[in-house]
Amino acid sequence: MEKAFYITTPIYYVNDRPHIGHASTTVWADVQARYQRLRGRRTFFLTGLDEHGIKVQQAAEKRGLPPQQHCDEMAPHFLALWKALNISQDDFVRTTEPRHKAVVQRFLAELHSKGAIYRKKYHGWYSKAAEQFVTEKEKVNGQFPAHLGEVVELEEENYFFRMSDHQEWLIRHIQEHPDWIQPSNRRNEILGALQKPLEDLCISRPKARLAWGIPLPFDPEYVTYVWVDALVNYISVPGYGTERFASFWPADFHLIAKDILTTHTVYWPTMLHAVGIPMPNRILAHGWWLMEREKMSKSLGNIISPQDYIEKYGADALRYFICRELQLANDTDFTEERFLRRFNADLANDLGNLVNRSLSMVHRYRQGNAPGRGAAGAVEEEICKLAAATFDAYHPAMESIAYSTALEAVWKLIARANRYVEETAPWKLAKDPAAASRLDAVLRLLTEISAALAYLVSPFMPDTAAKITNQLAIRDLTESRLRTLDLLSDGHALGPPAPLFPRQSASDCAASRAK
Ligand code: ME8
Repeated sequence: MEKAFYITTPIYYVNDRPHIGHASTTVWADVQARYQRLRGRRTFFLTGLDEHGIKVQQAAEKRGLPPQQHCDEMAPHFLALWKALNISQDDFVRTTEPRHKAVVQRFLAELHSKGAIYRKKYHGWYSKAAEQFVTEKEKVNGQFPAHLGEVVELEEENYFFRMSDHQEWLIRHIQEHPDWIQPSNRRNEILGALQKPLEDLCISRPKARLAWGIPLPFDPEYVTYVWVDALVNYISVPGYGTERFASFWPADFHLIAKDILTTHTVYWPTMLHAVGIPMPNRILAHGWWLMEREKMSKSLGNIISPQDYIEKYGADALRYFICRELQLANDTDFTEERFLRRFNADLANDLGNLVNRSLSMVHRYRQGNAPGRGAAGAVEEEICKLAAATFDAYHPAMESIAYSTALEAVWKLIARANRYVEETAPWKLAKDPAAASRLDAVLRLLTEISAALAYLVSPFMPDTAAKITNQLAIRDLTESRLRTLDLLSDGHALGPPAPLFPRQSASDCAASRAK
């Protein structure tokens, strides 16, 4: 079987409801999955939930619920949001599922049998908030940084993974595969961190201290450290240890944000390497959404609710904004003002207006039938070339998840087409019987451009693409004919026109702060 194009998101903690940050990585992955399907590739898009560990246990305690019940009550919030956002995941993993637990235990047993795990007594500092052991080296001006929360002294025996054995190999792998960690500022950050000796990784928690986890297969008095448990989801779902695994792995993209870079580019690859599993192809870490220059996060309580935006502006508008504005290498401020600017300028004025007036004119002047090519000339030729160039710029940008680059190329074509409408003024041509053939040429080109746009925006805005194809009464978007603006046949009957994005006013604010 053809190996699937395999893309993942982080599996999110169920200590609270999803916010715009979670929605964003999931939308980015969804756009890629939809794009790959559009290209005809077998695609596997995985997302899910990270349900073990201290954070989830504490969230459950706070609600006075057993942890499993807490997880069972949180999962539907994520699934409902993915549905509202038109997320097309092929599978949804919860780490409390037996299919996942079995692979975590198998993976740990393999690490153990290869001698990659040992037991030792640890005495030192432990951050409850970060759920990790910390060292004196992390102190700044004699204090542990605030994000570590309360740091307590701890003495306990634990199991450790010999991560340090793989340091040389990891550095070499990063150097030999320049695109493995993207973007390059994150790659450099990891290479910089690897100049210091890598410590071994504590992979267990004594059950007496934390019961909510997967028992170690070789010592049931301990549960698995939540990060080891969570990372294994990427191989547990595609069936590590079974025949079908080879038709999924390696993952083509692990999509994450920069907060979980080290776990994905150091812990995960070294563990895979120790077991002898091939590396994922690319790990791409985007920047953060900020609110007033602070990271948006559940613990800071400054979160944007995606639901509010979906209800008010529609899922497609939010998907578009996330892909157009969230940056790969830097952080970005999320403001409703910025959102509305994009909505009104790009969606209502540019795309919506172009498609709506183009198709309305075909109805008004040609009874809703796509005219023949008529008297097409140099301008039409220039626009056809631009359309082909748009596809040529779009594909490589999409393949490398450079969404704002892909969208910029598409919007250049939209801007040119809108200018073309003004230049040719079809409403004037319609008044002149001698210009009938010229009007045919203009209306046909605009109809063809609308079809090309349906294709180009479809991974980003699936509902909008469907609205356009309905209005065009076309089903099949065959790329080779769209690229040359040559999809329709003369006389093709269109469906009824309808506006895509009604303009919005900046009146009431959809952004809601968490209570
Ligand atoms: O870290 N801007 O889960 P998590 C952009 N369970 N993206 C953001 C964001 C922001 N302000 N805040 C969160 C975990 N995200 C682990 C992952 S994976 C094996 C285990 C997104 O619920 C972004 O994708 O804290 C980030 O990496 C992720 O949510 C962290 O989600």
